[in-house]
Amino acid sequence: MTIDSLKQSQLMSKEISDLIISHEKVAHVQLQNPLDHALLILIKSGYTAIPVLDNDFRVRGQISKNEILDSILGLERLEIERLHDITVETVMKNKIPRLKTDATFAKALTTSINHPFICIEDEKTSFVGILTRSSILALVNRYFQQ
Ligand code: 2BA
Repeated sequence: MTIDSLKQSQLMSKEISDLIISHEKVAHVQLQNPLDHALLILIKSGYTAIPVLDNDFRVRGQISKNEILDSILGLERLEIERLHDITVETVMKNKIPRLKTDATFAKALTTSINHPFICIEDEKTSFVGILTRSSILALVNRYFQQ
């Protein structure tokens, strides 16, 4: 095995734990929040999409500005007055990527191709934080610059 291929296999088998953005720093909403609250959090945080958690701090999905606006799109206008009557749960995306804290970097890299962020759970499926595409790319970049 060459030094390059050894370094590559070390990178790919590395655990992702060092790259996780901890849950305290992650903007999120809860299932029963109304859409006006979710939109406020999305606009204030500046993110396009954020995780949705339940009361037990488990990840149940993610919600984006686009899903919110699409849900209040009437025939001729955005029906803003409906924002308070619809809950996050009814419009969020349920099928989202998730990984455990001990997942390998290789798995995270593959998952990040189609997803800007990945939710990370512990062994009891509680929410730990997120892994962003930018932190994954930053590590790949460091590897190629070395
Ligand atoms: P987006 O919101 O679409 O953001 C795309 C990229 O734009 C981010 O990539 C980041 O580089 C930059 N960006 C956007 N808003 C920012 C802000 N308020 N402060 C700093 N940089 C910002 P990534 O960092 O790779 O994040 C990928 C996706 O992960 C984001 O997509 C967002 O959906 C989610 N995300 C990242 N950090 C988050 C956090 N602290 N809380 C909730 N969601 C987060």
